[in-house]
Amino acid sequence: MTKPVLHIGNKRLSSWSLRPWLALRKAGIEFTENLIPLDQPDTRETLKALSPAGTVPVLQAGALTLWDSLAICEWAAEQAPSLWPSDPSLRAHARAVTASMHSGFGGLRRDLSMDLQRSVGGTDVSVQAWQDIETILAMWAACPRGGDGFLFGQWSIADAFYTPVATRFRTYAIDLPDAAQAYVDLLLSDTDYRAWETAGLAETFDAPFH
Ligand SMILES: N[C@@H](CCC(=O)N[C@@H](CS)C(=O)NCC(=O)O)C(=O)O
Repeated sequence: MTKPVLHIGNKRLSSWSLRPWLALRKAGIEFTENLIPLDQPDTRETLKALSPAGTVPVLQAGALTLWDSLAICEWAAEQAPSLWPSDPSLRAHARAVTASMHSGFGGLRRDLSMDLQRSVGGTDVSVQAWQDIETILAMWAACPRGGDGFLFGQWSIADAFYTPVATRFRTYAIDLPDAAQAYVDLLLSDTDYRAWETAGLAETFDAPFH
């Protein structure tokens, strides 16, 4: 059978692409990766040819085309249920934490965008971004942790969604409580994340709008 193809944006910049890429790796699903450089003259045309959304990530698996990072993670979890906690209440909690990232935190996204090649100490953080950071820290603190130290013990899709946040906290030198910093360090030392980061640091694409 042909392997699914995951179309992604620049590893340096595309926080949305990082999430399903991690989930597919953690699920042990073999896939082919196709990187579409963002902000190029033909980017929009290329993305629109792939899906109606015109965004990355996009997963193509046989006749199926999925253009949303959470939908792709859910597709992976159908095959690898361990991507979510096994306990129904914890699974519901993990979905709430994940959905909060998927649909919210606009201040953080806008003002502290992911850029693996930047290191910006002492940034003036906007009020909206600070409010998002406080909310994220409160959500993390309310997760059970334990086990391997991930939000729900074992690595889950919730951790995929907060790995790009961890990179932002490092890039913008956000001062964090010890437990939150330990979680950030855990996410950023993950072997799969490190493979993504190594590639992102080596990229030389010009992406003026990101
Ligand atoms: N809801 C989508 C959002 C994806 C998204 O906004 N992707 C950005 C890049 S990280 C994009 O493709 N933008 C189009 C462009 O830059 O041309 C998802 O979860 O996958």
